[in-house]
Amino acid sequence: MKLDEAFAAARATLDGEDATFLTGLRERLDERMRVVLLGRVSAGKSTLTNALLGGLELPTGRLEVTFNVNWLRYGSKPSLTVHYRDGRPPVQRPVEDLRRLAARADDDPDLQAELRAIEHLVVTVPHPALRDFDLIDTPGLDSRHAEDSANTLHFLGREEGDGAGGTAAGRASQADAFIYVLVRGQHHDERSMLLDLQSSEVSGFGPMNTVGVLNRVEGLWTPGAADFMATGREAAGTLLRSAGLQRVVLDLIPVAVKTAAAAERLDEAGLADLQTLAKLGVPRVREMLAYASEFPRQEGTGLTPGRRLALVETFTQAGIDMAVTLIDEGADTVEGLRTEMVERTGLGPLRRTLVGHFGGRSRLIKADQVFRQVRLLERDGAGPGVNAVLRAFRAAELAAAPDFHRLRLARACYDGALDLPAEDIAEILALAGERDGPGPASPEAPRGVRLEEARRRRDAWAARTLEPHAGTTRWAVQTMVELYEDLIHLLDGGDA
Ligand SMILES: Nc1nc2c(ncn2[C@@H]2O[C@H](COP(=O)(O)OP(=O)(O)OP(=O)(O)O)[C@@H](O)[C@H]2O)c(=O)[nH]1
Ligand SMILES: [Mg+2]
Repeated sequence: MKLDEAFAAARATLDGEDATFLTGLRERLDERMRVVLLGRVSAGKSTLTNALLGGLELPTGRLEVTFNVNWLRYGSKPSLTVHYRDGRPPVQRPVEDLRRLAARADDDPDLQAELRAIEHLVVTVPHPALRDFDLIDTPGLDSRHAEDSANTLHFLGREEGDGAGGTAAGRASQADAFIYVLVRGQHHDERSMLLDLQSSEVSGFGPMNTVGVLNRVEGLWTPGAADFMATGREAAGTLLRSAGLQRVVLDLIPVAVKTAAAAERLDEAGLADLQTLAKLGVPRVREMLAYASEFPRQEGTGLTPGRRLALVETFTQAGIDMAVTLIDEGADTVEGLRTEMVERTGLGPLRRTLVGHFGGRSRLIKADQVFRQVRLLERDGAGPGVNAVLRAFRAAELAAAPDFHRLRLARACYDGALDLPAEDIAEILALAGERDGPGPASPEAPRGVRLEEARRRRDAWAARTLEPHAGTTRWAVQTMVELYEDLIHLLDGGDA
């Protein structure tokens, strides 16, 4: 209620494009959260989008592919709408045009000119995953063609050479949250790109609204050590800690994206091929898979070389091993095999993180982004009405922020990332709301007693901020002080 009044008051002080912009920001709070896939060229963003949407067919490929921003929304029927840069009205196109309109067209100058006029494509898909949030696939951030990357940066409110000029609407970011796709084995490059994104280029890019995906984990597969996902999880954990990525992404989830996309598209013919292979026995299949290029040339598999080539190209060696192992363990239907593979490739865990982390906090995440966009107006010297919006927002933001810190603290405990004794961990988890425990967080005790206890604990943790703790532990100790401050404020009848 208060927020709407504040927005209305703010709008009254603005006119023209700024007023429309503010109206749009208010509406955005009630729309689905916008989750944007970011990463380098060929990181696997489009393949992951297709996998998340259960076998959609956005163009993917070895060379740079995605040219425009593709905005995927829930809709009861598939549809495709083209939005143009020059402000002309959007145009509906047959869904079959998606392949043509989403990919670069270097060998067709007329088509490439048409693509250049496009601001973004909106695709509606009747997939349940899109009930929680919109998914937005973007061109790679380091395209050698620059133009494609500029399409992504424009969407995020940054344009080369745009500087401080232009209207607030023109400089606004359309994104609420991010999935950053990293390629395994390139962590020095990835680290610098992530830090760049966080430091300047992208509004509000950070752990509160960013989940990392470590792709190409199947590259860790060898015929002798088949559990490559376990190795992938270790690699992700090490990368998260050692490269300081924790300051940028909430979590780094290993996903064998290509295999997951193949599993989502599995059909009866694919299952039959994999069953034929499984009859040879898992050890024999692993032996045959040792060299991908040799696989189509193997004798006595019961499959044509063409089928074997298709299998290894869609599933990868690791994926065939995974499928054959699961069939050997009893998976015998398309649905059964798909479900298991989606789980083991990391796609299932990723989906749960997206729904659990983004879904549950979408209001907070959206408010945070919208708040940042409102500030673009303030910088232009807009009047007191805009300041009223800012104040209303700040109050809402403060009320919600501890949730996020609690979440991160709990994660750090679960990950074993804190160098603290067990009783401290227990206290942290209790204050984070993860576990019941005695102490000031417990609502059982009388308010006065809790208040006194909270002050004592706050002072105890404050004294410990002087201890020489390393990174995450230091952050946790400081955050405990802040959370006790919040609690004291609350118990003290603060005006929150
Ligand atoms: N081996 C392997 N290849 C993958 C994986 N994920 C994607 N690829 C392949 O990598 C290539 C690039 O994938 P895309 O999904 O088009 O990558 P993108 O990030 O959308 O690339 P741009 O749109 O050009 O920025 C394709 O040939 C994919 O099949 C993976 O997990 N393992
Ligand atoms: Mg792409």
